[in-house]
Amino acid sequence: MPEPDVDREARPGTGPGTGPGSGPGTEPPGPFRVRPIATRRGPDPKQDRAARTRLLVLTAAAELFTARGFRHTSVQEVADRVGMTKGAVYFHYPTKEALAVAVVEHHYARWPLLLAGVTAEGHGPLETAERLLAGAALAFRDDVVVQAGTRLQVERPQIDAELPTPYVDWTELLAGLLARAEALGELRAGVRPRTAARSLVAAFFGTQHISDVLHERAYVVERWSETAELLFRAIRAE
Ligand code: LUB
Repeated sequence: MPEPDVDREARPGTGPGTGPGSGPGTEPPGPFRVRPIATRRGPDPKQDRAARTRLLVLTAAAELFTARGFRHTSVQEVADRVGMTKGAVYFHYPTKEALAVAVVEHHYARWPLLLAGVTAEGHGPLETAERLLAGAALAFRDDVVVQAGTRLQVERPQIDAELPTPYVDWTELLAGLLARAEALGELRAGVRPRTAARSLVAAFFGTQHISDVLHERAYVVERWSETAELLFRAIRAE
């Protein structure tokens, strides 16, 4: 029996039956709809240079936000790190808040790429969910933009800017996959897709946070695989 309760944050047009795992070749519409990241737009060297400079500044900001947090990072330090003037940084990002928003949006823009890669492997919905989170754990260990976006989302109260709502997109994505798994009989009886999705997101967030505090996420991949093994054994049908 499909699961009734819906997250209050749930977004229209996402959730069960619309995400990946709903049969080969269907474009995963779903979550992580962030503003498109400005990338190359045709052979315009000036545009390309600007896009490269923005990425350079954003990566430097991500390194400082990850190490020191939003409040203890200044735009001057970002400028010094990339060898630019503060004015040149402000040309691309008018405020430190705009830099933080851009970093968080780049954090979320990582996931559709991961999703497309794992979906292309053509696994079943439960296997897709497991591999997505394993891929995310690697990104949390190795990708400074993912790390910075996570810290900034925790520091939301200190950032006077509109940041994407955290956690809800991963919950939507996993709930869609687990609903497909339920329809295919891959879920243990009594496991509710949305409840299991919330539990996976909470467990992943907690695992990466503890690993960050204790070891700067050096062992987050190993820690997550332990937790995942336990959780997916509880979720998967015998
Ligand atoms: C994920 C973080 C850190 C959820 O979705 C998010 O917003 C997340 C940043 O806020 O963990 C776990 C998959």
